[in-house]
Amino acid sequence: MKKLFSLALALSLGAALFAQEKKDVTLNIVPLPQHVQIKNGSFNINGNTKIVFDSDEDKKVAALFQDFLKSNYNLNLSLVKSVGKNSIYFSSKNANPSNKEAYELNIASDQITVKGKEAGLFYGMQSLIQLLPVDKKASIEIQQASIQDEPRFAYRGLHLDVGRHFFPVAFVKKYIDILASYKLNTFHWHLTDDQGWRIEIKSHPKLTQIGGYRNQTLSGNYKTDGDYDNTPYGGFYTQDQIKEVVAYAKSKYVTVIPEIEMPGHALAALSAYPELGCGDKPGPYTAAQTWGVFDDVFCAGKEETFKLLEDVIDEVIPLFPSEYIHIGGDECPKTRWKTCPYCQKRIKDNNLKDEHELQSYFIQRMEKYINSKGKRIIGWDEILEGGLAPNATVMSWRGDQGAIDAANQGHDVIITANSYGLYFDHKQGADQNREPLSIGGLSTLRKVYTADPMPTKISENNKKHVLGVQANIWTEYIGSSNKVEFTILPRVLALSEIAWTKPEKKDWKNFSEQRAARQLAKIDQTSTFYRVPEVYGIVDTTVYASEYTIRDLKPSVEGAKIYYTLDNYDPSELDLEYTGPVKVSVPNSKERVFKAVVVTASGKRSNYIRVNIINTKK
Ligand code: TNX
Repeated sequence: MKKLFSLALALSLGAALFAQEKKDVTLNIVPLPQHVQIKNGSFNINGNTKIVFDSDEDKKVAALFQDFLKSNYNLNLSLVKSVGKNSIYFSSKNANPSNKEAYELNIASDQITVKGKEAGLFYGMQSLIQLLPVDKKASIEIQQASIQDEPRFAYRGLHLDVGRHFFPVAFVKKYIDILASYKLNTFHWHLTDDQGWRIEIKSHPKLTQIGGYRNQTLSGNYKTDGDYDNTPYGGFYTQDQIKEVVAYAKSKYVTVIPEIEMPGHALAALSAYPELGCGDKPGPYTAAQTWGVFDDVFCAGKEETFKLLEDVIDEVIPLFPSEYIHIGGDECPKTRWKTCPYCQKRIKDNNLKDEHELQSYFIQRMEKYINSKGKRIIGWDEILEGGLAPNATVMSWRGDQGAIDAANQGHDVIITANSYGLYFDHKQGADQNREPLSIGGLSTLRKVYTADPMPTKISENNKKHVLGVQANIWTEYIGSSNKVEFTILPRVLALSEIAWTKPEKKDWKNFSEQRAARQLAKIDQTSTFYRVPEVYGIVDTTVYASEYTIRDLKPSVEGAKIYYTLDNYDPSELDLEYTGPVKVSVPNSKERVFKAVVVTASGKRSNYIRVNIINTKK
């Protein structure tokens, strides 16, 4: 009897556990919140639900939610000030006073409350948006739950290079929307490079009139193709457009950090003002038409160089409320400086050891100027060479060493290196034949997700100097906004999670197969492009067997279908649908290739994954 009783108990416990497991334990929010308690029941949003707010600031966020429901679910809810039943209440009252990005989201049977200050309230709303159903025609049932959330890192950034290719204001705003929807808070706008100067500077109009354009552009791959398109290319943002973007970003709680490159990556500027190159007869220069690193850089000996750059900074500062101005500092060859009488005189007059110290002089002098205007600088990790500017923040891109050195010297650091998969211009899959043209390298969704951007060699008490993490989108090989979207999605989802969520909470399977898959199903319904991740459950591999069963495949996008071939042709929706285990039988001394793809509701296809099955029996 006792035995029977304990068996029954075990069974019911098992059932309870099973039921719990079946529940949507993570609520499909990306990035994963720090604390989630799931409750029984749900809240139903219907035509009578009211959206409630307290302060005017709260109203802005409440109105964004109202707009979202209207444009996505065709539901027009009213915005009111008095709390009651059947309401969604946005409030900064009693919000976490210590962290403006923290929020609480409580979903009860008769009310949803979103509590947070400014960005925090906005992030609570973003989480709520993510909980809305994929099916836009279904009734809106939201699982009861309570969430307390705040970010791991204060700096969560995404960069965009508009120098190599130019992207219009409307797209830049869309880009900011994508960032903000995953709780990223910084847009690093790389505004100048060898191939184009993209920000209007009224005191030096030639920077954009001449430097904003190049005569032609390399087509194809820099290393293997090397032909040119014979077509002028260019564009720039007026200061009014810059203001418009900065104001838009502010409304989404995103800070815009402008980057003005110096002393290298300056060919476009030199094409406009050749007198700022090295030597007595500098130039002529043209904005670069191909990619890479160029020897012609700003002359560090001539006072006119600093005069122009200070004038530029004077116009840049009022446009950007950001605490930081990024001044580049990367990839500056010293070739010209070595033979330039002005640079050599500067070295001598200032008792500098060599051209590396001259680079340091350059950056430190600009830092001093920028500090005097109440702003701080960020530079790429080359600014460590020859002595770091005293108040500079380092953006570490060449592995960990820069980050370790800077943090251990007490400087703030932002991690962007591709050792963490943060070069989003790199390929998303290992096989170049299945990927669009890119710069090369590898940064898969999984690589981004599994990295922890906290270099272990930074001493414990200096870890606080790691402000956060950023992915860079260099656009040498990205000439269209569709391709930018493909480049950042879905990797931005992984970036957001490493930037926001505590590393011990990360779970690749839950992220990839459930939460990201849900968010991608939503993106699939929009006009935004994204890369469909490959099918989950198999990887490219070879097995030796006469019979092999492919099982447990999962689509990478919720609701998408999996199709396969067994004849080594590339599979598509015209082939067999995978609905359960597929037994592959291989005759003696033969090989069969199983290839599977994911095809989404909108018709987007993933790359295939293949399993070669070889029967070696004679
Ligand atoms: C290095 S990252 C660069 C860029 C290139 C990029 C290509 C950095 C500071 N400089 O100029 O676009 O590699 O991946």
